[in-house]
Amino acid sequence: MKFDILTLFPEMFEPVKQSIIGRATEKELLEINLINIRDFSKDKHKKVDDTPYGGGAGMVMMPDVVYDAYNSILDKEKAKVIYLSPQGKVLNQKKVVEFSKQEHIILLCGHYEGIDQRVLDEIVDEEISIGDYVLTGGELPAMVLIDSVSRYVEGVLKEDSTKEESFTNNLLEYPQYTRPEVFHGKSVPEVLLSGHHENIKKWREEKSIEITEKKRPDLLK
Ligand code: 4HQ
Repeated sequence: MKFDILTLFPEMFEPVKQSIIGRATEKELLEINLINIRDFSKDKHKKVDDTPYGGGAGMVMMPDVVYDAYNSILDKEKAKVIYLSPQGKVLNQKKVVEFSKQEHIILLCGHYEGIDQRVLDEIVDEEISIGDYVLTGGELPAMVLIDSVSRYVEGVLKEDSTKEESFTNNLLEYPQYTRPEVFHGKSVPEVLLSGHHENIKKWREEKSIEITEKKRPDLLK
């Protein structure tokens, strides 16, 4: 699966070069390309933004620069273009699974007060938000989307945990324990040491329901 990221801050994407996503990129299960929008400025000062028509605070990213950056992407005909914005539909696990079926995703990251509406109308297929709060740019949301979607790409996870986890069944996960058997006087629940797989499964299901009722009753709806 291929991600092309249009951003003014390509250096912000170091985190997706680490750990599971970094390894998947090395194994060529994922391809993550960074396109610096500033490289497409026509201005000798590399200007990419200007003051908003009608006045107001901040700066707006210019449509021609954003368009030329987008247009530099080859084989974009089948790609889905996603603009990260608080005006979008809020990302959830259902959307994550849906995006993971795409072969090619282009992520457009705005900074400052956003991007000229005319280029958004022309190139964006879908607007996505990662939650109802305001960030300084779309870069962190783009990384959240890449991380959550990549887990569903075949081979990215060593052991595929996506079938059993939270949100697949609208339940939160049961508690986990590892060695030592006693920590600060607290023992690991007896059933987990029993080796009785049927009982362990039942205990974990009960715990999942109990925790969901207590912490996120809205999920049970
Ligand atoms: N921003 N979910 C403003 C966000 C955001 C979010 C990104 C701030 C876009 C122009 N994006 N820029 N929440 O707050 O996706």
